[in-house]
Amino acid sequence: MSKRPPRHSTNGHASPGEHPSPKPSPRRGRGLEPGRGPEPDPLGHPHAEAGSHPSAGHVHGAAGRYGTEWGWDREFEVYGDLDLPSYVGPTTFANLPWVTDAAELQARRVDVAIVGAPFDDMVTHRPGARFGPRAIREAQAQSGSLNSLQLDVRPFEELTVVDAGDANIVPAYWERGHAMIYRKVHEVAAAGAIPIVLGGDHSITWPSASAIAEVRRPGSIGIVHFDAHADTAPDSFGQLASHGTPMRRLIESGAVLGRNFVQVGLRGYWPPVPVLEWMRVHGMRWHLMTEIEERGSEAVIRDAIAEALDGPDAIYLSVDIDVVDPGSAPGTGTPEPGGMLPRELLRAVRQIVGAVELAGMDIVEVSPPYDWAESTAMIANRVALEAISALAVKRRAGRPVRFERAVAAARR
Ligand SMILES: [Mn+2]
Repeated sequence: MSKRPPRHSTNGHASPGEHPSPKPSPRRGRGLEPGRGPEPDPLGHPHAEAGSHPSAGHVHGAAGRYGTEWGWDREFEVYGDLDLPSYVGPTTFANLPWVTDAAELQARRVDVAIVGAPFDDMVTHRPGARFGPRAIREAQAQSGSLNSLQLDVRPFEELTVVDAGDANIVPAYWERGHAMIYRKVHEVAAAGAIPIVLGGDHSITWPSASAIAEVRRPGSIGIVHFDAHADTAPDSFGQLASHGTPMRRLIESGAVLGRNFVQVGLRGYWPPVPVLEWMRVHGMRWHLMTEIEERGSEAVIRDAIAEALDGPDAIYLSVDIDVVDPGSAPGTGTPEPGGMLPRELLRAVRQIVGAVELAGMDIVEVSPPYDWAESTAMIANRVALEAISALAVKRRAGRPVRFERAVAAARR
């Protein structure tokens, strides 16, 4: 494979002896927004362009004895964090800058922020989804300026996207875990950015979507929920906050109206009749996997969008990776044969995000210990990338992406 030419690092002549810092530079990603020039370089490099590490460019190594003897002091290209291969350096989503501070998210006018929710205390079957966020971040071979062939757009050129880090999770303390996820998502959304939350088990949708509903207005968002399971149980073995119950909690609290809660891909042998009855009574709508088989995914998704937006003006997207057939996505907690193809799901995500105002999103139930060859984590990674690319197309067309009203409300 030939060397990819560096995109941003050609002008940043670094001082001799200067090395990349071990942490992602907060400078990365700046100036990727159109119409915004590079910011002044605190280190005084004449043309250290935005998007590159201050030390990116050509450097001469230290000229020690062996350096001279073997040519190790020659001039070599040095790459910025964003342009390095994805397996080099700290693990952030797509090598993007790691920006955990809410004030900084706001100052940078971040469009999309990845949020990790490494939490799986509430699973009822296979555990392991706590390792999901890290696996999803890692499951990507390309880095630097990505080019979506599907949508003909370079997402990171159009949008400011960062990795906002993980919620402050510790094990075996579920009340605290949900509280930390709620606060983190709230913080990101209140800064006007669209959170893409990487789970974690599906219980995290309760605090996550609650936070989004609150930043906008309870009852003002619809939810499109991809899953093999309805996740509307009253409780699981007595636990109200289980990963089998979040959708019921969201409807009970009024965060989302039942009639705007739309499920896609349900199949198998759950839920039982009384739970389906509760769903019906609350106006929920769902599209079984068999309907996708009969009508095709695109037609079903078109209906799901209309149902979720029957009143609301924005959509929260919740993607349980087990909506995909376990043949393609084995690394999950509660696999159910007979699911969607990865290409159907990715197309559906492009279709939805391209058509609606996206309020927030989560991708959950990736359990890396059960994964094979990273296939499940890769699908989850691409679900996020497809959503980001669809948002980039909107930005390019001059349509709104950020939720500016959140920022305005916070100022009042
Ligand atoms: Mn689920």
